[in-house]
Amino acid sequence: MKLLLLSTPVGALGTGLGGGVELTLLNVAQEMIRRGHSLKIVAPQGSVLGEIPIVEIAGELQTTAQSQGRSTPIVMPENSVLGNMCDYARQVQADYDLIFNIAYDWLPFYLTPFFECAIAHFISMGSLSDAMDQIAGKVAVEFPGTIGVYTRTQAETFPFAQQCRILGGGLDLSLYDFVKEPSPALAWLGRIAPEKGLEDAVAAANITGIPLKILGKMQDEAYWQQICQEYPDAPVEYVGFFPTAQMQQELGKCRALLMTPRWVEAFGNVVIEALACGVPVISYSRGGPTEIIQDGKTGFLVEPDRVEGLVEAIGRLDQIDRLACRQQAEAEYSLEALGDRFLNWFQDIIEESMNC
Ligand code: HBI
Repeated sequence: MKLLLLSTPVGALGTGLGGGVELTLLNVAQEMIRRGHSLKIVAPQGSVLGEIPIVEIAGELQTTAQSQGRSTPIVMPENSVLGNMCDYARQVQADYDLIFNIAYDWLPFYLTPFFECAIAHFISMGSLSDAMDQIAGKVAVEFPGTIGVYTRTQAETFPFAQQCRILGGGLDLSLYDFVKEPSPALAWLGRIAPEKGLEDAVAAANITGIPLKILGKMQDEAYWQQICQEYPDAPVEYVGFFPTAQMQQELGKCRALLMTPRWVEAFGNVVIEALACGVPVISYSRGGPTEIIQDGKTGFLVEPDRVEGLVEAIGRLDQIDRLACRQQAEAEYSLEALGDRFLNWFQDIIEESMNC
């Protein structure tokens, strides 16, 4: 199969601005190549993703969808990198069997009927805007089976939930080392931005006095400064944004990962990264983590937005067997399992497009 992957237009791959979807893109791409398929990624200038071949496209980045309001009009900047990416795909589409779009943006959906080549759209977040819901809903009707999502809870945020193919996530587990004996520290991992609710994890560290290691892309500096002012004495440390090898080394040493999403986290790649290291996850019971964490066995699901719930769950961590966490990652989130799910989806779309 010859695949053309359209990346997220909000930042170059490797900068961390693309969040969890970068990891999904890398894992799917690596797995397709391992199985003998050929593929190329179209992404903003400066993108790097392992050894995967990338066509770098110049132009103005798109604004992140989660920073917009539900009724914010679609904005296309002058010399839009997204527009340029779509135009490149149009020009080369005859060389490919399928285009795999992971941009959470209006344009690739709107252009779907303008393309000869079939397009598989992977939606990487929950519903964020009326315009996106409308255009993706149109594709869901006109091109049945071409919308993929991470989880059922994420699909439920869209009017076209029943038309979504649930694909889940997956990791190259060989990159993650199981750690049997942790340090007392807790971890928080993700883009540092309001929708991730970091302040609650800091509040829990403040109450328990247990050190909290914060890892991830410093996306919203003002937000971070505000948390530091609110909790000046909390035992927290912003460790930085690292490639997987270093990140998992820091994460694996921790006693547990705290997940404090304010929004419907579509999946939570960080959850399966923690499990892969044997790190139990304490998460607000909202979004993707509710479909991953086995409550009481590989972590705890607590009532959303209640810091006391986090604190109470931290007190119960001794109940968790860290090996069970690693074993869940191996059973459900291996690269092979992920590759099977995506490949079956791609093949179904290609067959469907042949019939019409
Ligand atoms: N916003 N407009 C837009 N387009 C994207 O592809 C996008 C985004 N915000 C966040 C994002 N992608 C990824 O960080 C998440 O899908 C993981």
